[in-house]
Amino acid sequence: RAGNKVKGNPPPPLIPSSLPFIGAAVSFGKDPINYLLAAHSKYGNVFSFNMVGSTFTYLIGSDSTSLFFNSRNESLNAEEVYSRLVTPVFGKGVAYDVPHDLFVEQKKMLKYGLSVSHFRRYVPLIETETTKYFERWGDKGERDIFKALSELIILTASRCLHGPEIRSVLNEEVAQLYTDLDGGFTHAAWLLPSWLPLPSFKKRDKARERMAEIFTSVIKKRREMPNNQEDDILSYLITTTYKDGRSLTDSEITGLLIGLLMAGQHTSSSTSSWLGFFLARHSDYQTRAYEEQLEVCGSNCPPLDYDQLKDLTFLDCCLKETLRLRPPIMTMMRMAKTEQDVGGYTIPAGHQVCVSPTVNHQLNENWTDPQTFNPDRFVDEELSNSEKFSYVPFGAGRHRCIGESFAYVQIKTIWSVLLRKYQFELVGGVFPPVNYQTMIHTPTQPVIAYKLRQ
Ligand code: HEM
Ligand code: LAN
Repeated sequence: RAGNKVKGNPPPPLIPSSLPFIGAAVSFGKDPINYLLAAHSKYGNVFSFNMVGSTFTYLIGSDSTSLFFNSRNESLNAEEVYSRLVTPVFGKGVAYDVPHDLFVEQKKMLKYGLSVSHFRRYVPLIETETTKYFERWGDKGERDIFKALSELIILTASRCLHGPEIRSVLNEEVAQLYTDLDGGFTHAAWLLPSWLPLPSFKKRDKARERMAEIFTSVIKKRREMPNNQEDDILSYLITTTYKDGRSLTDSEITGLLIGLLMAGQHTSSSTSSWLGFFLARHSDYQTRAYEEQLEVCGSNCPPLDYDQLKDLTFLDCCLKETLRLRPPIMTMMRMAKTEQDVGGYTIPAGHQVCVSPTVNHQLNENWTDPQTFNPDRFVDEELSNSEKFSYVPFGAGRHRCIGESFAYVQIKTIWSVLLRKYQFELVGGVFPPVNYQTMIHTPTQPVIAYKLRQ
C-alpha cells in the first residue's frame, strides 16, 4: 500500500462479477478470446478480473506487453504459475521445478539437437514417417486429421528428439502413457489442489513412473555404449555437464526428454491441423502451395531436403498466418512478485499477469483485416509485423521458445507430403469452430475430406 501511495498510480480497472469466488471463470471459460477482446475495448490495454480465487491482469498490445517480455524472472515469475501443472508431468529436477538459471542451462543443452545440421537429418526421417503413416488413409475419404497428426507427431518428434531406441519402443502401451501424461495438462490440474485423488492425476503419476522406467533402461544402454556412437540429443545429455561440472541424472534426462516431446506435441499437432483446415477452406491458397512444391522441388517431387524446405516460402507464410490466427498457447502467465508499473497503473504483487498471443494477433491497431486468413501479409515481413510484440506465437524474452525452427521443419515436411498426395476440402463446407475446453485451442470435430491429387 505504501508503495502505491508513493507512486500514486491506481491499480488496473477490475471487471466486476456477480459470482463470488468463481468470478469470471464461466464467461471467460466459454470463449476467452472474445471475453478479452470485449474487455480490451471497454477497459483499454490493462485490466484485471477475478477467477476461482486469483486475480488475473491482462496486458494487451505492444506497449504493455513489453513489460511482460522484458521483466526478470524474479519480478514476473513463471515457475510459480506453471510448476503445479508441469512438474507432475515432467518430473522433478527440470523446467519449472528448478531455479530459473538452471532451467536456462537445460534449455541451452536441448538446443544442441535443434541446429541446422541436425535438421538436415530430421527432414528425411519425418518424410518417411509421414508417408508411411498416411498409407492407411487410402485414396479418398473423411478422417479426423487432428487425431492423425497427433499420432504422427509423436512418432516423428520421438524419432528426431529422442533417438532410434525410444522411437522403436513406441507401441500402444507407450502411446497410452503419453495420453495419460497429457491428461495432466488440463484446467482441472491447474485450478484444483494437487492432493485431490482425481483419476486423471493418478493416471498421470503412474504414467510418469512407467515412462521413467522405459527411458532409464534406454539411457543405461546408451551409457554403456563405447564412445557415444549416436550424435543426438540423448548422447549429448548423457555426456554434457552443468556449469558447475555436475552431470545430469537419469531422472533429469527423462524429464527433459518428456518435456521435449510434450512441447512439440500439442502445439504442433494443433497448428498443423488448423493449417489443413485453412488450406481446405481457401482452395486458391492450397493450389498455390501445391504449385510451389513443383516449382521449388521439381515436377517429379523428389524426396524433400532441408534446403528445399527453406525455399517453400508460400507454405511458410501459410504456417505463419495459421500461427497468427490460432497460436496454440493462447495465454502466457507470470506471478507478479513485486508491484509492476504499466500504462499508468500499478499492478499489485500477487496478481497473475498474462499476455495473450491470440488477442495481440487480432488487434486492429496492428493488423489490417485481422480476422482474414491472408498468408500474403507476411510476404513483406517489415510491414506486416512492425510493432514489437504484435506477433508472439513463440513468446519472447527469457522464456522464449527454443523449438520454433524444429516446429517449422516438422510441420512444413508433413504438409509437403500431404499437399503432394491429396487435395483437401471442408466436410459440408463447415470450418471447425474453436474448442475452448482444451488448454490448447484445438479444432472441434476435426474431420477433413481428402482425395488423391490427379
Ligand atoms: C516456450 C510456443 C514448439 C520447447 C514456449 C512459449 C511459447 C511456445 C509461446 C513461451 C511460454 C511462456 O513464455 O510462458 C510454441 C509453439 C510451438 C512450440 C507455438 C509449435 C508450433 C516447441 C518445441 C519445443 C519447444 C517443438 C522443443 C523441441 C520450448 C521450451 C520453452 C518453450 C524449452 C521454454 C519455456 C521457458 O523458458 O519457460 N513455446 N512452442 N516448443 N518452448 Fe515452445
Ligand atoms: C506448455 C503447455 C501448457 C501451456 C498453457 C497452460 C496452455 C499456456 O496457457 C501457458 C504455457 C503452458 C503452461 C506451457 C509452457 C511451456 C511448456 C511447459 C508447454 C509448451 C509444454 C512444454 C513447454 C516446456 C517448457 C517444454 C520444455 C521443457 C523441458 C523440460 C524440455
